[in-house]
Amino acid sequence: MTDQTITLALSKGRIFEETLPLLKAAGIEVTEDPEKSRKLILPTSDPQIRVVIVRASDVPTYVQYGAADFGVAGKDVLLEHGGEGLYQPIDLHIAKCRMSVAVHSGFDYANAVRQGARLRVATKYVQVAREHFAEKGVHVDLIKLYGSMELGPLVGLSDAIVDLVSTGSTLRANNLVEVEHIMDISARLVVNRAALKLKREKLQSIIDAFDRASRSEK
Ligand code: PRT
Ligand code: MG
Repeated sequence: MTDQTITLALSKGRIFEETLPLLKAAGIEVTEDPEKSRKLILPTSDPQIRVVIVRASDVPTYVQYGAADFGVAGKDVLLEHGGEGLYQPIDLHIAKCRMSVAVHSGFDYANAVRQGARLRVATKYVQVAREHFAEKGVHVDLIKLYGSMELGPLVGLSDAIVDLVSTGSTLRANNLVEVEHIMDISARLVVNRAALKLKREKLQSIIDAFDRASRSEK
């Protein structure tokens, strides 16, 4: 590894799958499949570029500390992280979904809000949820969860959830309904600020290729 080695942080699953065509457009091919390999560092067709596989919510942290030069992370993840130390140059228009408030189909959300009730909201996205309800002037008790938010209203943990929705089938399967659309979400390319200066030439050419390819995703 020379000091001009470039490290890209990706998470397995949809982010990895949907970033592959962008890498391809930049002339980079990942030569091992993270679903089959146990390796956490994957080589690419370019000996100067490697991919590290991390948890989706850890991508900004690796990039912030310069352990990865750049990475791909959902806007949801970046909002919770705060974006410190990150240069966030482009919306890649991949891994799209929306962040929404959902409740059990039998729960009268509009009425609860109108009456100024104190809502119990379970979510992984505490920052976004806090800001959203504060803006609306709705009092909430936030319950931090790390997964399966959909279960919250079904077992009486919470009145509502703030979660990501794409097809809506997870909500439907659990008898939940979307009552508010908070924001649209897509994945962003984030770059370490120092790396952008030190490895500008190589990084910029990859960023430009991602940018061009992602515009056609729109
Ligand atoms: O799974 P893990 O806990 O490791 O981490 P993660 O869930 O953060 O990672 P991953 O790979 O599932 O998601 C990575 C990124 O993809 C997220 O940060 C989002 O920006 C984006 N994304 C796009 C989604 C979805 N669509 C999505 N549908 N992330 C999660 N979901 C989940 C959602 O939370 C819900 O449980 O899918 C379910 C709803 O899907 P539908 O199609 O039934 O509506
Ligand atoms: Mg997931």
